[in-house]
Amino acid sequence: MDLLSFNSVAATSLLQALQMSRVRISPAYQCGVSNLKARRSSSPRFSWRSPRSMAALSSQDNNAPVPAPNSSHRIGDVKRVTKETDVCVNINLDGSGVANCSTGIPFLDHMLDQLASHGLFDLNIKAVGDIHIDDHHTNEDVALAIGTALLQALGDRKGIHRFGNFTAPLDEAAVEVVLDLSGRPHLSYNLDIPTERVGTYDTQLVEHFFQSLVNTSGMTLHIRQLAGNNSHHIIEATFKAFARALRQATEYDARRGESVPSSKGVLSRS
Ligand SMILES: [Mn+2]
Repeated sequence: MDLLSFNSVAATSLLQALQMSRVRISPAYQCGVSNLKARRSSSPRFSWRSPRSMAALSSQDNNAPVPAPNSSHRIGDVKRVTKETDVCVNINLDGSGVANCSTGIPFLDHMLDQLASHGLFDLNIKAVGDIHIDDHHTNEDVALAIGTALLQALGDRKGIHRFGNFTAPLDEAAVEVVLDLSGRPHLSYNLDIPTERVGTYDTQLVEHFFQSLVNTSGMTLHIRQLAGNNSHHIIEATFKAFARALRQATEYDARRGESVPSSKGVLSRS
């Protein structure tokens, strides 16, 4: 078995494990359906849809990313349906920062806009969830779907930088994010958010968001607060730093060509 097919098998195994653990595959259907309660007796559903182009692939400025070796579209397109939520995520890693995010959780939408804007990803997210209970399931399932979409968009991870590191200030707050698209899920997190809520958003959900994203994407992620005492600033600095670090890690390394950035020759959880 050559490396390419091994990568495909490893990625497929990982995806099957993820799908079996939470959901099963079935055809996609219209997202954002309002009668969520009517589906509570049905089984959860999950699918990937065919990648489709979303927006101009890259800007022309001096910081424009190195073009993909095969100019293939690095797009993740995920629909995830359970009795609790109905989530659609479409991400283009080679986008221009276009965000269209509607989760029913206003502060989370604001943070997802940061992810797109500072990561230069095109990000379309629609979620309908049981927010009449609280934001927990919707926050979690949006993050799980983003992680799965990242996994899909990254494919065999050939030619990427793999590592990212960025420290973002926001006034008195400063947060450092270090990440590795290693295929191995790990989160270290030490944010000290002083209030229980920002707007209506429960600040406990920040850690749960990143843990969920890490679990499905297979990412090693360290989030370290260096300074800050305003909850909104601390969380927003975190998402900005995460976006910039993820942008670094996903962009192509012109010197690497099409090789996998690992001495093992593969990047997977196995
Ligand atoms: Mn803000």
